[in-house]
Amino acid sequence: TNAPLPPALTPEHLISRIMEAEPPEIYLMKEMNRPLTEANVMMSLTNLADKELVHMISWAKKIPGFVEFGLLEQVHLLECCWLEVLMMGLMWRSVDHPGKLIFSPDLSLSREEGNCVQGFSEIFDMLIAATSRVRELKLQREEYVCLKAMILLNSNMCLISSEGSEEPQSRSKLLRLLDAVTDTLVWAIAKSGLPYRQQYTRLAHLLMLLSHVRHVSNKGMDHLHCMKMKNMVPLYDLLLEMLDAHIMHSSRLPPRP
Ligand code: AOE
Repeated sequence: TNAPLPPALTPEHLISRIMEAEPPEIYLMKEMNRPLTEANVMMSLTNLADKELVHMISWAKKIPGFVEFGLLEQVHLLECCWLEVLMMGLMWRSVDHPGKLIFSPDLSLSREEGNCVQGFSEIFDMLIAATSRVRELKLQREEYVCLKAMILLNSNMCLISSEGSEEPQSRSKLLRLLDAVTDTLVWAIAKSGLPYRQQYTRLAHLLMLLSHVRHVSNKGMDHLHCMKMKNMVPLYDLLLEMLDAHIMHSSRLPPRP
């Protein structure tokens, strides 16, 4: 485990690869002045997520080492984290707009506007609170891209058991990659020139942010599942299938006490 990293996994190299992998800004180009009805808002959001997911797949494939996993493993990682990754991006875009969520440059919703969708306001408030935390931490772009890569690589970690039937090399590859991204995050934090003690408390704060992101994502997933039941979300068949896969994986976990 202490063997020197291949040059491709040094922080300097990894950060440039991860930065280059960033997806583009997505515009909705929706007709203006549409009333913010539940159906309109959900349709716009689904449309947006749909476009973002296509870019997310390209993003993941540009994370060094990702394409070297088996296809099933790749699919599973994305299935587990797609909403967390979307939410992290949303928080990043919204960081300079307190009280608002910038879904896209042409679709931002204030807290009050969030009331138009049933069950939305709870998740909205959690997203706004998490975004305030990001603002408070003055998250830097390099730290942000590392955290997103960590979400992807860590999403599986407690779902695939270490003694499980999945190939053990795949898991050790994943762990090595995650360690390399951790080194990159540590390197990014060190660039701030903070005293050492504050560097590792910052690392802790950034990683603790991810537990909130996972929490909000689980809430959002429940919400989406409800909306699907009500036939509110015009999901494409494939996406619907993928969403079901997500719920299937979560229900594989032992029931909560
Ligand atoms: C957050 C960030 C963002 O950029 C867009 C959206 C749009 C919708 C929002 C969500 C969000 C925040 C939480 C909300 C949610 C609507 C209700 C919820 C407000 O409370 C998300 C719209 C999602 C549309 C469903 C698409 C189904 C995709 C299934 C994907 C899948 O399982 N796989 C395997 C695909 C992985 C590809 C990368």
